[in-house]
Parts: sequence; structure tokens; C-alpha cells
Amino acid sequence: MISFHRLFFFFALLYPSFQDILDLDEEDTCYENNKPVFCLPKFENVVEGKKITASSTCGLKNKSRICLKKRNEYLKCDVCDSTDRTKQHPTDFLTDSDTPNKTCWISEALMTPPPHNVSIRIHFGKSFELTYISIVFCQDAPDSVALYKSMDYGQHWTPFQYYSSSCMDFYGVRPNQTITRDNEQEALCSPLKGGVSATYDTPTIAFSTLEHRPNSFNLDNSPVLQDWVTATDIKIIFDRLLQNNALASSYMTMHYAVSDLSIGGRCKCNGHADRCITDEFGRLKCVCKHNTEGRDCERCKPLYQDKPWARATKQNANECVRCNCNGHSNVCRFNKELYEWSGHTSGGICQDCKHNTAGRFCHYCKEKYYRDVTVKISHEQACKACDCHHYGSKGKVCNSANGQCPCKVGVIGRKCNLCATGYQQTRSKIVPCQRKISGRKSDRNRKHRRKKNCWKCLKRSKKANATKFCKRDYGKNCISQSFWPSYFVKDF
Ligand SMILES: [Ca+2]
Repeated sequence: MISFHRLFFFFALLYPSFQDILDLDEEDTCYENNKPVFCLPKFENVVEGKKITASSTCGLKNKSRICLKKRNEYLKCDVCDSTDRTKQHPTDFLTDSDTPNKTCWISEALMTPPPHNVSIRIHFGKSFELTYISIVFCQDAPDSVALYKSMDYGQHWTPFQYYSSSCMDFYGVRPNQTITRDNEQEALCSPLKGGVSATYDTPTIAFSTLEHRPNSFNLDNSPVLQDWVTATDIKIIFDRLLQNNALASSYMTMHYAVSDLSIGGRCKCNGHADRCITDEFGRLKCVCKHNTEGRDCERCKPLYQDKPWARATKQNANECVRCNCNGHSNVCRFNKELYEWSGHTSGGICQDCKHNTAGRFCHYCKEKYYRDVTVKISHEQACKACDCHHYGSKGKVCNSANGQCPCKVGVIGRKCNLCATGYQQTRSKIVPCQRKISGRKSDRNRKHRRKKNCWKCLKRSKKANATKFCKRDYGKNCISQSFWPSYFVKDF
């Protein structure tokens, strides 16, 4: 039996980040001296505690006779019966301890000539980055085995690795191809005899996901390989037990049998978390740092979009940067053009500015509000309503700097709610303030003349007449003949 620890150290030599992982402990490793740094969840046997299903397990439907072979010699034959604890061979035996007694998952009898297509599927429940897959057999290793991975919980499957004595005939892949930088995401095919498996005394498949791939020591800068090692599910398909069918005396007693399955890897957090936990819905997720979020820390938090999200590397933690919204928004969005424009320093645009603010940084007051310069822009009351007088102001929009509303003639005050000196209030909505009539003698004469012939309407109207002129809003149809200053008349 090959222990997990033995494999761990073996693959640590192949994987550049492993030495770092060995030093992990419970403290937050995503910061050093309050500065963000690249961090990783611990390296683990990913299948422990995971759901494993097999398309075929002996003894579930009926008792069956099992005869395992090693070095072409039959081992002791036995009965498989799921109802008998001493005779059962469930998928649990793939991940249990094989000490002191080796335990095996065993398929149903193969019955017919190949292909047999017996599969084992492991559901991780989250993206993991895998380093190796190890399968230890209870008898001679099968002749043809295919490993597949899925990145979307089993909706699509990608070949991960083939093993066969006849790669081309069985899987359509040339054996032992050379991987270059152009085809790093391609599955290889190799015979099971030799290679890594030959170093163990037990028939074993030991697939290293990065071995022979040129960028394996530059994973940080290789998105292709980052995808290559990522999986949410693994499927192992046993296609053929024996190379030579003629050797099969009877498929009735032939089975696939595996004593141990281990998959080395770590919860995928893109360098932004050092552990994963189960959330309130029972799903695994990263405990994201560096202002990131998502089950894989695969995006920046809503208010931290000033720079584009990036995976953390040993050189740069690529912490997500907070947008400057002056405390008036919790959301911003990243704009690539702005980011390019700024020389890669800032690309965030604040969204849904609150407290009557507006602008990319919520840094000025929205229309109909003005800036209260007595407080900082970050103050909740930094923008006050213009509150322009309905009749005294020409409009509702005031000067954004000082709040001055656009007053009608004769009207003053920030809100345009006062009559200027020399003006008096009227009931008119159009001319709320009119120039006062002087009390001097000459003016009294004018007042007299006004009564007599000052106003004359241009056309007849039931609503408008000279008497009502100063009380209501019927001035449009009337014209001053002599008394009122010309500028006042123009205002109608
Ligand atoms: Ca076992």
C-alpha cells in the first residue's frame, strides 16, 4: 500500500508551491506585516470525505464469485455480498485505511468482452487544483484506463490522461507524445507498464497533472495550465482489463478491483485564500482575502473594482483596489478604457451614488442640489437641496457651488424667496415682486394717471383687464402705456 504521505512528498518535488504549503498553519498567511501576499489552502487528499460513485459494484444486486489475478496467477477466489460486512466491497473501500488489512472496491463481473466501461466518479463540490491522481489496484493493473475531468460539475468532460497498451487503437491518441507550449492542455496516452507505476511494488496508476508540461514551473503565469489542473469532478473509466482477450478464461469471474484512490490537490482560491470552509448551504467555498469574493475568490468585491481582478502570484498579491466613492456608494464597476487612459492606475466608476451626489467618484452634487462647503465631500450632508422658490425662481436648478437659484426680476435670496429693496410682493405667480409705487407727489400723480389710462389691453379677454393686471397673471395680453418702467413690462 502506498501511503498518502509518501505520495505527498513524491509530488512535492514536481510541484513548485508544495514546499510553501508544508509551512502552513492556522494563522492568516494571506498577509505579512499587514501587506497582502500570495497564499494557498493546504495541500490535501481531495477525495477524503467526498462523494464517490461507481457504475458497478459487486454484490449489490446478487452475490457473485470474484477471482482476482496477480502476475497472471489467480489470487484466492471469494464471494462478494453487500449484505455481509465481511464480504462486501463498496466504494468506501477506495478511501479507507488499508492498514492493517487491505480493503478493495470491486466491480461486478465483466461478463462480456471489452470495452467494459466501468466508471468511478468523484464529486468534489467545488473547483480544486489537482496535482496527482493515484489508483492502487488489488490485482494486476487493467490494460486500458481513461481519466476525465470536468470543470462544471459534470456537464462537460475533458480527457485528462489515457493509459493503454494500444493507445492509438483504443483512444485514438499516439502514445507518449511530446507536450510543447502549444498543446499543454492535451491528454497524453501511455502504457501502464513502466513510468511512475513501475517504481511501486503494487500495481498503481500515478498521474501527475503537470509532469512533462513546459510551463509546469511557471504556473502563476500560465492560464492554460491553471485551467488544466482545475476540476470539480473526476471520472475514471476502466475500459479493458486484459490486453489479450484470449487470456480471459471467463469474464464471469473477472472484475476491476481498486484498493486505494487518492487525489492530491488543494481547494482552488486563485492565491487569495488559505483555507476553504462549508457555507450555510453546505457548499465548499474559499475564505477570500485581498478584497476578493466568490467560491474561488474569482472576482473583486463590488466596491473594489478600481483595478481588474487578477490571480495572486508570488511576485504580486494583486489585491483588489477600492474605488474612491467618497463614502457615497458601495458599488463601482471597472472600465477598461479609463484604466488604460490612467496608465493602469484607476478604472473604477462609482455606481448608484447616494446622498444626492453624482460623478465617477460621487464627488459632486447632482442636479437641483448644491455643495455645502462647510463640510467635507464625504459628509452625508455635503449636498443640500436647492429648494428654489416655485414662483420666485426661474428654474429649479441652482448654482452647484453656492446654491444660488436663478431669481426673477425684483426677487432676491438664495432660494429666490424675498423681494428686493424697492419691490413689494404680489399675488402673481409670474411676477411675484413688483416695483413699489413711490409716495412722492409726482408719483401720486402717476398713480392717478394709471387708474385713468395706464393699462390698456391689446385684445379683449374675459380673464384679463387692466384692473386685474397687478393682481393676477394676465399681463401677457396687456401693455403699459406710460407708467411702468419698460424693463418691467418686458418681463411679461
Ligand atoms: Ca482500501
